[in-house]
Amino acid sequence: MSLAKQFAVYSFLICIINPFKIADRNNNRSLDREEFAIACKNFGTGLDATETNIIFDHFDSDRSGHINYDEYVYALAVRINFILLFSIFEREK
Ligand SMILES: [Ca+2]
Repeated sequence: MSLAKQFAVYSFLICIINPFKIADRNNNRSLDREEFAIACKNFGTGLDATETNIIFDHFDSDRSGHINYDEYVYALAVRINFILLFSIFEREK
């Protein structure tokens, strides 16, 4: 992988990690429903409470009541189609 591609992937991952750290207000490396709702509001998503809860339940794949970092990354990766992103990089070769 070229340096430019490594930088692009690194930048992409930082874009995922930073919002999680900001949302994790008590720094326990997971988001509860309240933290998630506050983050959605603060990030200006425009989601109402019902929509926020639906998305929280989607992210909380093990139904623990908390979104851990693995669940967060996995849900986002699926959402933006991580495979498509890398296929674009491969086409640039
Ligand atoms: Ca937390």
